[in-house]
Amino acid sequence: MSMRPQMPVRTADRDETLSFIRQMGVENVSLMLKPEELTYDQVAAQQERLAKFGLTVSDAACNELQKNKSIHLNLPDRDQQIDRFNHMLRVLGKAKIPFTSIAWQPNGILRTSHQVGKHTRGGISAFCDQNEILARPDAEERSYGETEIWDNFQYFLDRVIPVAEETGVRMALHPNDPPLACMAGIPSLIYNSECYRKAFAMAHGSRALGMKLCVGCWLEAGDAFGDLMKDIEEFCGDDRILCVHFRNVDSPLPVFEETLAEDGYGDMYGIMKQLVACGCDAVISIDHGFRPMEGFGGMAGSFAYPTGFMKGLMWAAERELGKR
Ligand SMILES: [Mn+2]
Repeated sequence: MSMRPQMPVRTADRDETLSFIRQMGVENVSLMLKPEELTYDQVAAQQERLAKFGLTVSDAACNELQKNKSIHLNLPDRDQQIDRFNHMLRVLGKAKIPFTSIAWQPNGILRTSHQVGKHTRGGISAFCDQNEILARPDAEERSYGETEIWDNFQYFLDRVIPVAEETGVRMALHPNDPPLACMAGIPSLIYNSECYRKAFAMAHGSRALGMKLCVGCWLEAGDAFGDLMKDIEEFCGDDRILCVHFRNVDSPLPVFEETLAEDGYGDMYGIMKQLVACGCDAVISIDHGFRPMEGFGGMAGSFAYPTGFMKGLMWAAERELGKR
């Protein structure tokens, strides 16, 4: 099976957006749910609506549970939040949605500016300056220790893996973005491929824990993240890659600008060929696009060109490797 191009959708997306996505030849969508939408009836209704447009929900997530400060930092309501997470797994399991997303970054993706860049031709892209991020004060009332963060992750795994196993819903863990070891007083969980190996070992052999292989994050950290080609082979062989984020940047840290695939320093065709050669069957998406222009096309509009370019590279790689 080949990789499946995917785009994100929200329940509020209009019919025209869904038709537009399908017309791009994309069949898989990642359903972004609000907390109040986490019921089986609402999820099933969304699946039914999307199916009318020829779209399949490949995965679904709720941002509030995907990046949950109480779980990550062991705040007083952590157990209630884990219960909510498990409830989500049960809802998605009943709807036969194969995976959800997690990212151990309580304060989300950190960037230092959004502006026109060297490679954006007037578009607004995201920029990151490591020195500016590392100079930020603690985001919380105190700083945290690395062991604490990993202990919190283990606590979470111990309580959700049995439910994930029972419901058949896997979890795709995204790296911390940018992949720096500690930001604003909070150590990162995943900032290189060794962290992934540690995380998988903590799942005690369960396949419930998988990864979002964010090419963008690997490229942001350069060699400090790991050997991307070898990591693709290893994690693909270990059946861990549930989703690939196909994104490029103009250079590794300390400063980078998010670019179109063809404009960055990463060899995106080489990376695509490696994914195809290793038999990766994950969903694949561009992950970030330029900021949508006011009143023009929305997120699907800004994702359309890079998604098409990605599909073109996939088509060519499959042809070249005799898989198409
Ligand atoms: Mn990503």
